[in-house]
Amino acid sequence: MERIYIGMGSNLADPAVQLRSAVEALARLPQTELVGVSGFYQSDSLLPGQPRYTNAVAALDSRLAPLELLDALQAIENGQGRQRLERWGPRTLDLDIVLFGDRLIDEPRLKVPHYHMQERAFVLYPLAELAPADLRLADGRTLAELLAACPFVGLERLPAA
Ligand code: ROI
Repeated sequence: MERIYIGMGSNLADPAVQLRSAVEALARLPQTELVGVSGFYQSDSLLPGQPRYTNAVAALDSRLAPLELLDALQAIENGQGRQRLERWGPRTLDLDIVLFGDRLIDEPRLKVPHYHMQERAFVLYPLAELAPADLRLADGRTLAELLAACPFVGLERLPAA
């Protein structure tokens, strides 16, 4: 069993509904237990001209291998109507493996820890609701250190629905 953190994001077709439905799909994954879900956070897109995003993080315990989990996540994205029209385009659902135990994964389809998570408030703050502050990334930095370097700016935590 490994503890896995999944970053979730949506900026189309009622994002909060998309995230709740993704959580239900994660809870149904084989050989996997849904351990927790953070609150939902809204923020502007990092790319101009897109609708605002809603983001959250889910914690899983799973026996799936990383690429098996990636396939399952992509099936959930596609099942919720994700269309891959442009690389950084708006999306109904984005599911990213942020951390997979303490593994470093560098494969063409999958890089873990997720690139850029260190500087993205919409990943770090929801992650901090679920993970211990002394959680250490492969580069030796703790979650607490990353949070200290990443101000809570432009994030809005939504009231629980
Ligand atoms: N911006 C926010 N706020 N949240 C995201 O999940 C997100 N994802 C992306 C880009 C377009 C980079 N911007 C984002 O892929």
